Amino acid sequence: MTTLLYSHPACEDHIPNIGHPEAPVRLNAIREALSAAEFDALDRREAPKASVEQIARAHPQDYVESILAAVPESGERHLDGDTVMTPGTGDAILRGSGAVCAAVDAVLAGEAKNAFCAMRPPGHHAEPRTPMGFCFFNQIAVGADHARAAHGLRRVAIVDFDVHHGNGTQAIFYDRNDVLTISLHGDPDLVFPHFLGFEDETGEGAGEGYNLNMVYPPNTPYSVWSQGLEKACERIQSFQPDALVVALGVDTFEEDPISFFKLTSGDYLTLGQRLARLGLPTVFTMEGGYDVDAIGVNAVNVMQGFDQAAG
Ligand code: 7XA
Ligand code: ZN
Repeated sequence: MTTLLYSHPACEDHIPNIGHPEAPVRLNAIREALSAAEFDALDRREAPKASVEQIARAHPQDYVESILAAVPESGERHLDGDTVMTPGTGDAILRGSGAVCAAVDAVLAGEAKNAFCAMRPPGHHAEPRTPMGFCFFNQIAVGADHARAAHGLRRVAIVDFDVHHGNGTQAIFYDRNDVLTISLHGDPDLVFPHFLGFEDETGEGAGEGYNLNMVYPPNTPYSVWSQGLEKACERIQSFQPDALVVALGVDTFEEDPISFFKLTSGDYLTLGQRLARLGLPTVFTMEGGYDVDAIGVNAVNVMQGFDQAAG
């Protein structure tokens, strides 16, 4: 497999309360899946810390500073019922954004066709000024804005496959036409983040037509979900982006304990193959996925599928 892999042990030091589904074991499971002999030759890189300036392209600087200042020296700090900081959170979220920036640098330099940021906590719910849904900084948005600002790319596409709507990413780019945002997710009447992510949310101002939401009911199988994937790929092609950032949630898996879609492990291979056929420099970030017995194989299958089809 030729995927570049970015990760860092600091991601395991963000340790929400016992019983929290977004736990370090998720990342251990991905590492475990990647420890198989067939992945020995993988280019593994340590995720650097992002600078405040890099993160402040996607969030107001005072928000970035207030989040970092809120990291507790001991114990836990609950920013809401779901979103919990512990002493290791600051390092983990700086490296989460740093991983995506470094991955963007690498794929744009032609070091690989794709890179996978095996990091936690996730980021796609973090709005410009609001942490939520386990997320503090929106590293997907930080990466897309890094591609624009540091590399001068004209257009970047973001596609979010998590079962939960990428509300933060949508909010950050809602009035922009240089970053296309697409999210396939569960019905917002039924699943978090409630009442955000309906199909009539299409962007505003210059961004009108540059946000695409596709909403599916409980028990959606790949045969139906993949119709949305096709529509997403067609929209990405018509947008003619210079790069693609993928918010990869595998909580679409049939056995996921907090979700309700019905994708199988084999479907993730097919997803990766389809994305590779877009022929774009591609960076994957890790979003949700809570079946620890399957998160590793599911995430790795996307990368293997991508590599198979990218050739
Ligand atoms: O993609 N987002 C997640 O996987 C987190 C969902 C958070 C659900 C919290 C419900 N109280
Ligand atoms: Zn999710």
